[in-house]
Amino acid sequence: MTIEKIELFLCRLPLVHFFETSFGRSYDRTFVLIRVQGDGQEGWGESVAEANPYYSSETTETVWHIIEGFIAPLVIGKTFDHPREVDPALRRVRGHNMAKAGVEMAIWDLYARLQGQPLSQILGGTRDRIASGVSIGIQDSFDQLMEKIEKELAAGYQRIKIKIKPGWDVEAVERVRAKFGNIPLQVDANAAYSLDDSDLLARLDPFNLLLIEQPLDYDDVMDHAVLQARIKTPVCLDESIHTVRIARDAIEARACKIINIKPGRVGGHQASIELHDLCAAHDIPVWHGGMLESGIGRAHNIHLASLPNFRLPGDIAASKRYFQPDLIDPPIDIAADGTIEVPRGPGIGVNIVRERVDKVTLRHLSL
Ligand code: OSB
Ligand code: MG
Repeated sequence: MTIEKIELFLCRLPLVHFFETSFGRSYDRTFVLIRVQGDGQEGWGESVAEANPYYSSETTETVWHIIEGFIAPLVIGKTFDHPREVDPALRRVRGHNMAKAGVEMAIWDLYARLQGQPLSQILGGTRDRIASGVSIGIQDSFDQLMEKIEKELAAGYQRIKIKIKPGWDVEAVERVRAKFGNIPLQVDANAAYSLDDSDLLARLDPFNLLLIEQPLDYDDVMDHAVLQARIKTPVCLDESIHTVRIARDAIEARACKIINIKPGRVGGHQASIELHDLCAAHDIPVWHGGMLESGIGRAHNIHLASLPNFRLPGDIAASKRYFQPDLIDPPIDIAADGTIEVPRGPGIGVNIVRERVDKVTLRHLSL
């Protein structure tokens, strides 16, 4: 296929409920959508960079700048036999994985549509439904947290993840266990702690958590290895795993027992497949993270999460937890058993409502 055109859409959608992590509270989600065109077909991607550089160093504005100035010229007018060739073609650009992923994933969608096959099949997926969990942000009170958990369990979600930060950690977990018993539960610190907090984090050991996600700094692997030796809860890395190579080092160093895959963080579907395969070879389970994506990014995630080593429920939930309405129709929904069907149509297999995209677009660029 030959890539003829790339379009960028800077979009903003209000969140149904604010989302608070250890780095702050957001009320809306700003993101860049990418539309590619080639061989008479289109493909869509979503870059997961946020308006601010708090989760990662990338922002919607750096994504725009890097795609417009550096990625688009490496792609437009180029012919690819298979979308796996896109990632190596972008190698000259160091970092900026979220910018790369937005374009790369759009090209995977384009290719799958041209083949008339669901993206999951092209990626090597092996299941037709994925297990769904929820990520619940820090709330104003423990009562509010309990209410949210109760609601999500009633909706059927297979696992609960709560965000933690200093002052909202051991007591929160203790209260959840006291009220809900031994539900599948994990915590995400978004790098809010240091090795000096080892004793505090060890106090989570008795609560039988599935994992603790990214307790220490985003660029840190070695301290996680030290921490993992001190605590029983399995450490899962999110922010730290920018590349397949860092994952290899982290596994070697025993810095984690589980890895969270977000294609935006590692540069797209090809890097995600390589990371998935590396983990499978080392018997490290993976699960699919989320970045408060619209239905377009979420659809990509569902297809990727259909690969076999995604062994734990992902942060891939129904559209209505985030956006009402979503940019796709019908929205993504979960079944009573807490699973989501992998779309069966060509490409990402969801219906993008163009009028809604246009309505929430703050800026548009055609390249
Ligand atoms: O650390 O997993 C994270 C959202 C934005 C940035 C980082 C993270 C998250 C989530 C939400 O936890 C996951 C989701 O439901 O999309
Ligand atoms: Mg995380």
